[in-house]
Amino acid sequence: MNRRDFVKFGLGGGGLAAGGGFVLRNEQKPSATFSKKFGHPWWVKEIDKPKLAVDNNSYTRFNSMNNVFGSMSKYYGMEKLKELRKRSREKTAQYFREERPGFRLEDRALSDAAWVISRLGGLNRGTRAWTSENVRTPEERGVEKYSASPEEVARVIKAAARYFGAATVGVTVYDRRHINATERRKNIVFEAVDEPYEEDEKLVIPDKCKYAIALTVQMSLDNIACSPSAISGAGSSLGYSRCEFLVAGLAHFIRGLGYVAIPSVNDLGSSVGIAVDAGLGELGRTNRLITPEFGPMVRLCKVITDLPMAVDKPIDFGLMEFCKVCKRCAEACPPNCLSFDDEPSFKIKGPWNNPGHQAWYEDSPKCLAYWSESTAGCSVCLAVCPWTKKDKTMIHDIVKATSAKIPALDRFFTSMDEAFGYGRQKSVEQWWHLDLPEYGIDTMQGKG
Ligand code: B12
Repeated sequence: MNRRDFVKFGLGGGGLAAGGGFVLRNEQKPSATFSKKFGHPWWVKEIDKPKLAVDNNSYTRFNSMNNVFGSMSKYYGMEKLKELRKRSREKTAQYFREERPGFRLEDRALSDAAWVISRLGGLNRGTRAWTSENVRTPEERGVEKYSASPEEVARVIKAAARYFGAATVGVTVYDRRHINATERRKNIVFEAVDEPYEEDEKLVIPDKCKYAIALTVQMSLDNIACSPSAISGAGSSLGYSRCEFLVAGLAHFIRGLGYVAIPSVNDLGSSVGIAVDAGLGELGRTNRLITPEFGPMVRLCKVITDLPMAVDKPIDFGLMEFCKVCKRCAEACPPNCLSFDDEPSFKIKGPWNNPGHQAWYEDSPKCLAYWSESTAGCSVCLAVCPWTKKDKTMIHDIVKATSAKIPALDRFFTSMDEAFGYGRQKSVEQWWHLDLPEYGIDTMQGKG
């Protein structure tokens, strides 16, 4: 059965959908994936609490030194790590000699270059500085600081976020437990102060900065689908550079309105936990965010602020039920580091995970070790996810909508997705011949 037949047989006539007691009537068919301004597609439900639970007795702030970047030598063993890195350097040289597609000079140079803007920032540094001197404040302009209804403020912030490159944006009063306890060996503390500041021992977030603006930027599927290679590495790196630009611009804008803004990419705390609470997606088997619009093909960042805004609710689009039966990411993961458990649980895999929140926890040191093995990182778990789609035909929206409403069909959709060859590694040779849109992404995808 080819794709066209599948559509005709299964969904084109509303057959499957109707069979499940759910009819896709013409007037219900969305003309755009984003059904309301800054909102989600019509088949996404808002809920009061995220689907995956938090155990209030054990969930606390994470020590960032425990993630694999901070403790890889401890988790993996110093000697083994040295050996791994040596082998990685040798392989890199060998791939240059072989002129292996995806690992040649042009591929590596592209990947490095895509990082360049990201390198302008770091925790409270450069583009991510917590305060800036060159902002024209309302005071300097001789006007009051910006004020509007919470809904109006949220709309203005979301418009600005999109303008600076966000694919989706949500607002939450963040759970302080999502903020790391330490960063760069300094304690992160909350104090009743007007401005954020940093001293030798601590990084201080003002108590009044209660809001987090959770942001996604799209990554190029044409790049990520070439994983593992330097071409897919460039997909991640460019995502980081675009996050940098986005949080720097949005933070500057908020300061221009007269408020505090703390721009953050990977630093400061869990972008995923914050994004789930702000309703940008659900946590998937990848132990990462999956969005209804772009699947897992997004990088995350956030801005913390005292600007009061209307907040968003967490969402349910049937992802958890889908991930329970799918397991494609776990099957495809080259170092086998993802969970095959049917159900998400509180059982962590090691000290690199933060206990107390329900998840499909992964074996992170295996993942990071494979980045050296491949010599160019890895994004295979994102590329193979059935929610990762570039196809603009209506079929994918209909399948997603049906999956959101009828979990019984999830297994069927997963096997169809595989049968049609989605998620297979794309040819790195082809990438340099593509007629790519800006940033390699289709910025109008999902917007009708
Ligand atoms: C360190 C890190 C890693 C480590 C692993 C994490 C670790 N335990 O050491 C390594 C280097 C291996 C890694 C790998 C990858 N990562 Co990573 N990683 C991070 C980073 C910088 C910190 C995460 C962390 O501190 N984890 C330690 C503890 C908290 O982990 P945990 O308890 O298992 O919790 C995880 C989730 O459950 C969730 N989470 C944490 N707390 C809570 C609380 C609640 C209530 C909920 C619902 C979820 C949640 O976030 C954690 C993600 O690791 C984040 C950026 C950020 N600040 O969030 C990016 C980040 C999570 N990674 C990301 C990505 C994409 C990847 C990769 C695909 C690599 C790539 N090509 O980009 C792989 C995927 C591996 C996999 N599927 O397992 C993206 C995820 C985007 C998304 N769609 O969600 C992030 C957000 C970076 C970004 N700017 O976009 N990563």
